[in-house]
Amino acid sequence: MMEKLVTYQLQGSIALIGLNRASKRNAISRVVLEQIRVAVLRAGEEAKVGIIFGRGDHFSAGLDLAERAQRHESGIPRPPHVRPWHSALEPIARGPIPFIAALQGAVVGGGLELAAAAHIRVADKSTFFGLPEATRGIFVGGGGSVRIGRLLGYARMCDMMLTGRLLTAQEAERVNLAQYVVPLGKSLAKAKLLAARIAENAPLSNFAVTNGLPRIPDLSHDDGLFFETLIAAYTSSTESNQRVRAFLDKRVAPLKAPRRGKDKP
Ligand code: 1HE
Repeated sequence: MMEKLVTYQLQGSIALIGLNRASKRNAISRVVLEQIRVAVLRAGEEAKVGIIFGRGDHFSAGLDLAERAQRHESGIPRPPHVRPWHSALEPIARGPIPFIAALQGAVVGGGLELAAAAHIRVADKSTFFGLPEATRGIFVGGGGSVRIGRLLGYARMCDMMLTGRLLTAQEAERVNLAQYVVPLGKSLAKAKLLAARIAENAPLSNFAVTNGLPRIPDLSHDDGLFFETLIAAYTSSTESNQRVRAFLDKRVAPLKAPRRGKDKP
């Protein structure tokens, strides 16, 4: 039987996917990747929102370097090795439901690539972010060149990769790597609050935000506007009308201006 290196739990409409390899700082081996992939697909079938978190003091130390060394040293010629990463992470980024990554400690290398596949990242004060690939003589391979570059911009990603610079949670928030920074040990609790809030949205709107919005920058201005028109029509359902009607009939509370420093959903 496969070791449970990734746990899966369904809490109401929220799927909790936990990296369960704290003794190796949640380093991501082939088996871990496969278990992430299976858990993510299952979440897409039965949950409205998914949360990915790491057990222990670190979210993830990235690629399993021991396995990488072993594979390399075995001398058997291998086809391109990053496909399993793409197969596991792409269904997070562009699957049917939104994902939140709840972070603490190291979020480095492939760990950061995993976090970047999620739609929202919540960091606690212990979280630090890094891309030490170049110091290990390798390159990103979990979609990081596509996703992290978009979050940060080339200049910052280039700096992190060339110099090995590590970012604190606060620095990461400033450069779009994290959307929330919470007190120590609170990232999972915060992710659950956010997930509960997101689960109340119309599923079609969530899908449009997670799958339509990120594709639009790949289009020309004109095609983007056309694509937006199609998505807007797609989300305009009976459910959307019921939600609009509920507001007009005062069956739901109006929006309230946020209080400074309070970002509670
Ligand atoms: C590992 C890994 C790993 C720890 N693969 N085994 N990633 C890195 O370059 C980060 C490497 N890791 C670290 O810098 C540190 O381990 C941490 C900062 C994450 C945590 O430090 P610490 O002091 O809590 O733990 P530790 O003592 O360094 O490690 C504990 C154990 O985890 C130890 O094994 P042990 O058998 O000696 O107990 C470590 O060997 C093991 N461990 N990290 C395998 N990454 C798709 S391409 C992506 C490319 C990348 O991800 S490159 C970045 C790789």
